[in-house]
Amino acid sequence: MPTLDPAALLSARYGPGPSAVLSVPGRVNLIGEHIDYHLLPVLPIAIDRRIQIAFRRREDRRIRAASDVFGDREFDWTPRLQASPAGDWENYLKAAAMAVQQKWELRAGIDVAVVSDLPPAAGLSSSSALLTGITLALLRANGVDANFEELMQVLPEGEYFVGTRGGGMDHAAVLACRQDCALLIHFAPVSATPVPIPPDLAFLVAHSLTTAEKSGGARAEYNARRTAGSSGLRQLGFDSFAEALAQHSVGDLKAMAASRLRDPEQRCFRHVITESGRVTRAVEALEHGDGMTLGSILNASHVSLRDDLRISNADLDELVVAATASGALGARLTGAGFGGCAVILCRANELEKVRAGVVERYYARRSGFVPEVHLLAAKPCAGALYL
Ligand code: NG1
Repeated sequence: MPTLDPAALLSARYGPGPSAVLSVPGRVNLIGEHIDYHLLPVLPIAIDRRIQIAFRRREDRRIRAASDVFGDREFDWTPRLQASPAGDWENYLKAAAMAVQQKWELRAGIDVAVVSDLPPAAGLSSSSALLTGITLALLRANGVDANFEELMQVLPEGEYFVGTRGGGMDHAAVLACRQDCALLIHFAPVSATPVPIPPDLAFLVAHSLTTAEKSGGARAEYNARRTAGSSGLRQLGFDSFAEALAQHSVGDLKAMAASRLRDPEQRCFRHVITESGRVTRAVEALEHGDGMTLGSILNASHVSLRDDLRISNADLDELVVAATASGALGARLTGAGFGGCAVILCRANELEKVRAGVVERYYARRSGFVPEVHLLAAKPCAGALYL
């Protein structure tokens, strides 16, 4: 999909002059869904769709931002910024400004132009890519070369400004993924380990054509899953999921939950502990080049997200069925859920067959399908720090 040149947009809006450009990819989570905010490891890939940002330092504290799609915004970078109306992209600019302020004392604002070929509200992390990109632009314009650990201290919390109580997976992935690898991310303490993807495996990201607008309606549902998991954990007397899993087998924890928790705590707790085990087994499957096992782990994750966490919908379920019926090794909803995308695993030499099957079984019955937006080959690519 052709996109504008961000430097050209910057000059067109704010006049000619030197600029720097940075690029932040989207991400697809392979496995480890709704567990990052419980500080359990997850395994995403960065994908070859990105937000590109051209920026230039200003001598005052104004932040001016132009977007080819969302319109232009500007405000003064004051210590306490008021949120804009929910859903306005200015909140991501303000979230970045607030995030930076938590750790660094910077003086200079920026002019910035943003272009993107990353579909929004699709579970591909366009919002975190935007937050991360603006944060990097503010830092770099002020001469700060922050490392991964420093950025991870401020970015996930920065996102709270936009109203989501999310975890750090998206920021870690869009920063630190490596070419042709998934990224095993730990949160306590934060670390990122590349896990090579065997060359005979490939991924598709398929949009269900139902939208997960996380800064809008699905937010309360998302936050409720987090609260139910944490509350189940507390009722069983643990301080963290890592502690629970270190002391007991998944089977024992399931039995404890069955006898001592009610729903939704019981279901959400069960999803978290079983999903954590699936992340470990998925890493082993990748290390052994075992696509069949990885596929069955993805399928099991979808069942857990559908039945225990209850964040799927009828379209995502049908999409997953269409993928497996088309020869995929496995498939699951990916991201926050309540719409958005599924990630589909297949043999690299069967990618086109699976793609055609999904079009026939799923998209042919629906309107609004745009192949280059809704059905992407997700080639694992490098994050913003390694591009
Ligand atoms: P997406 O799919 O980008 O909305 C959200 C959270 C992640 C994680 C997933 C579910 C944010 C920024 N992202 O991702 O941290 O919790 O849901 O696994 O809150």
